[in-house]
Amino acid sequence: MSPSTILSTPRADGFRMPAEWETQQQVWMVWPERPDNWRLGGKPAQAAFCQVALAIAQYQQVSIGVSAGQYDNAQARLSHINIRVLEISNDDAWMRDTGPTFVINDQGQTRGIDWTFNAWGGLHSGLYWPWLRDDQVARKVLAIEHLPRYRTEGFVLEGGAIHVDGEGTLLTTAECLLNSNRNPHLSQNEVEHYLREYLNVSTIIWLPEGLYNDETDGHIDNFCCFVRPGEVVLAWTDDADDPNYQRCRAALEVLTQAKDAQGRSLTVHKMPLPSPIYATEQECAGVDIVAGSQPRTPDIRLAGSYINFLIINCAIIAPSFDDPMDAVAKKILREIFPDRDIVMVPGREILLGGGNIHCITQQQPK
Ligand code: KQY
Repeated sequence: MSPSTILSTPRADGFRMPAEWETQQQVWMVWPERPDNWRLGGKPAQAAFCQVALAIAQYQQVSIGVSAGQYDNAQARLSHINIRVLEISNDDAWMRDTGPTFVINDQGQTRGIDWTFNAWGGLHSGLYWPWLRDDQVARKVLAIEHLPRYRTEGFVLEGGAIHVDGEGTLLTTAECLLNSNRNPHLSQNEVEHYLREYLNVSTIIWLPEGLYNDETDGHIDNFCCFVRPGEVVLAWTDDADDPNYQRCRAALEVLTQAKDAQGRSLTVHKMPLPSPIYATEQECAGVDIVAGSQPRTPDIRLAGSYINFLIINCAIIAPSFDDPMDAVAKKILREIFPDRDIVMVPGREILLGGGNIHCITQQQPK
């Protein structure tokens, strides 16, 4: 069954995107297998995704989409009462970006936004081609859930490019959302119009850039996020030789000047970056080389960040990098989220594919 597609907008219908800390029904994921993105046919990544899914399943339900060819394998490895394995064709495994952005109303109804997806930049600078199956994922998720769908045909956006506080404020980066490889036909005002109409926000805070070398063109979800109304956590380095040094300061400048939709100034928590991370020769050798796909070589600094965590009902699922800074990150998260368990899951294999835990998950509100 296909979901009904609504021609109005969430704002017109009284729906809004909730904050990630609002109560969730389940988390969606996709099983990784793309050999020109994940080394060794995706086997180490599959193990890493299992760790993430099983960590979430300790607290709440997980639904994971998987290709027909990997269905038995995924089901065997994810045998847990709280995990549902569903056949969903895909081009890769970034549910944050290919899944729907869920919106809710005050009557407890849920709908989904199916943004146009162009593989982070389209034919000009996207990360692979074709991406049609990925662009169908949100529609399929909404059909499975029998939820009405909004479709922004021709307006490109990925879920990792936005964070909201659920009270009218949206955080994003100009590097990504104003990039000429996303919506070159739209001005900043026109992009803001889409954000206001579909997410029902009134205040948009634009950070100039995201993290250095983030292959998504600086997704906010790897750099800065809301942790509660009026508070954000920002990736940070004090190393003046790190290319992130200026990026962090430029973001802090904007955040300290900003007022949110409720008129509050923001409290900014700083989250140190892990030491610079590079793929090894051996790791890169395991990735298929395909023209038009993102190259994987050991000289490319990976965009490792502890900010790429997921908030779920009673816990935070955060990446670790086998770095002394892991313990510092965990302590900061514990202080910021005293009422949630802090669960760290190894993030290196996911980072090798270009993102981390937040990028591979999409929460569905209750
Ligand atoms: O950061 C994300 N939301 C997705 C990362 C995609 C990387 C694709 N190789």
